[in-house]
Amino acid sequence: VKRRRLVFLIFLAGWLVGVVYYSIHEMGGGGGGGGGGSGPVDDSSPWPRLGRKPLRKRYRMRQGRIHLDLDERSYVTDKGSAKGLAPGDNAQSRHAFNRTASDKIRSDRSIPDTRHQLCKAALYDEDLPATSVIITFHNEARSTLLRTVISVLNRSPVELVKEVILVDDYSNDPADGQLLTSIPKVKLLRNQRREGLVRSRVRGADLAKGEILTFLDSHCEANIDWLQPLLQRVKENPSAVVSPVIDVISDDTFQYFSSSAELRGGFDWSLHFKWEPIPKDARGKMKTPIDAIKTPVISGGLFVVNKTWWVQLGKYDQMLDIWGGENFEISFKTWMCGGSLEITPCSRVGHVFRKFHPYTFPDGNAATYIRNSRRIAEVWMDEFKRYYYAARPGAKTTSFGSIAERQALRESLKCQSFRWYIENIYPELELPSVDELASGQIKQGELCLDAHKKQPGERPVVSECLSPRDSQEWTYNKRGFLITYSSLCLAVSDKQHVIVDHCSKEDQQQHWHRKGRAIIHAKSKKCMDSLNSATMGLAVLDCSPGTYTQLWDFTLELQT
Ligand code: LR7
Ligand code: MN
Repeated sequence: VKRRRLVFLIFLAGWLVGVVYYSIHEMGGGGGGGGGGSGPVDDSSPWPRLGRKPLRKRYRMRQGRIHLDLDERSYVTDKGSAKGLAPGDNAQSRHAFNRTASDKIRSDRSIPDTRHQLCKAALYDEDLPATSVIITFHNEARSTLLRTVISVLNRSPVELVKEVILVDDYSNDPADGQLLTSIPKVKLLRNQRREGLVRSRVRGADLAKGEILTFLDSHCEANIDWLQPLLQRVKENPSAVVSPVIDVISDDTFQYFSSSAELRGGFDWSLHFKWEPIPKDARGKMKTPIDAIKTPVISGGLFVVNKTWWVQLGKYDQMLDIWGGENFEISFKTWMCGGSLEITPCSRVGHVFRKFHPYTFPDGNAATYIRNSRRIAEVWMDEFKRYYYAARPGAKTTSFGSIAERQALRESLKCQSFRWYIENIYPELELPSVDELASGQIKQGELCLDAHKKQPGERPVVSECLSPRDSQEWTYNKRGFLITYSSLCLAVSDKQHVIVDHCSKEDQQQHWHRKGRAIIHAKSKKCMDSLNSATMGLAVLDCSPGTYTQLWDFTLELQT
């Protein structure tokens, strides 16, 4: 009996050791093979805590390597109709990168770990939320698309990637995406017509099961431990929209280069995105070189957002076509409606930066971008849209469809004004030195000066103020001209009526100055007056300071 008990005890002890060993490794991340540390990380780690409160239990997660049930070579080099390069076909023009070079590189190649040293010891919560990764593509080269997917699966802790949703935006060859569905976790949606990246991403996001959405372009390579820092931030702050540092994959050699982590996103008034140095002030406030970087805008392709917040923010404006503008929409509304935009320096993802668009724009490249960006300006930029129009005069006459639904969204979210955004989030953005002194509506009480016929000779009226309404938009410039939205100038007719006419520098009847709230016709020295506006429109009458019918206010004074 004694012996039996001893055997039983030895057995029990062995079992206990096994269970403890197993559970430590399970928590460490699971997934077969692959390197990376595992097991609980002890809190006496020699690394600084990096200004964060230590959390109860933290584990380093292990990367999960995937087994590819796909013959990579034949997928990439398939010589069928649309995939392999036909003789004489120019890889550079088809993809705007050197596809021959890309095709030679394996999907699981190793790339340099470009993170700051401190990132290698950074710790993340063990219970980070899982994400759905959404990748839309239109005629992407198979080798780059595959590398995007494989790098994501290989370099993420297995339990953190719920699924990879590919949205094929009507590529010529449906097999480009179809063949990838043999990879674990990969799901595919295919559009029945070309939608553009905005509606494609929305489709993908609608299907996503993960609590968190992660968007990537179709020619990326996720770097080591790219995902945890992003998820950590959105877990801590569910209204943050977070981007990685975007490393550069050469469009020629496909070499992987580190990008500076000292940059954030900015733009100019034509709504052209640009990278710019983090201002000194903001730098100074960072406690460590790997603190999250606040950014006024994100470049748009690579970001993580809590799905609930994404839905609350109205996803994307789905009337944005093909390419462009959606990054400003998500950026402006995130900040203005109570969230924040960040770049996490410890997350690195490579992207092939291209010099031109390799795909078609059914309505033309410039026209599409202008239409998209005009929608953003009209919905989000308030009186500052002036500057956008000054920088892109062509936009004034581009039709942009209804924005009522987006305006209602902004209304319902009780968002801040664009002025608030400029003053608090992007004070570095300089207001252009245009020769405009005032702009917007010209108001008299509740009424607005309106030239709705947009024709020379028309007599403007005062009518109910409506925004946005082109015919109520005016600018007053340093040369004394009062100009309509359709570029006609306010003038005075022989009969002293106020009219609009083709602008002419020589025409003395078109010069005005302002004194207090009066608008004075320079030649006659009389004041614009609405006294008889109901019957005969506006006229110039003798100035009588303080008379209500001679008081006019611009909604935006530009030189104060
Ligand atoms: O009709 C289309 N349908 C698509 O599905 C056109 C494009 N796409 C896909 C395309 O395959 C790619 O995966 O959409 C993605 C983006 O298109 P790109 O790679 O041609 O765009 P980009 O890298 O030149 O442009 C940047 O700005 C865009 C504005 O609409 C998007 O936000 C891109 O995602 C964005 N890319 C990045 O932010 C990566 C960093 C580049 C910078 C700066
Ligand atoms: Mn891209």
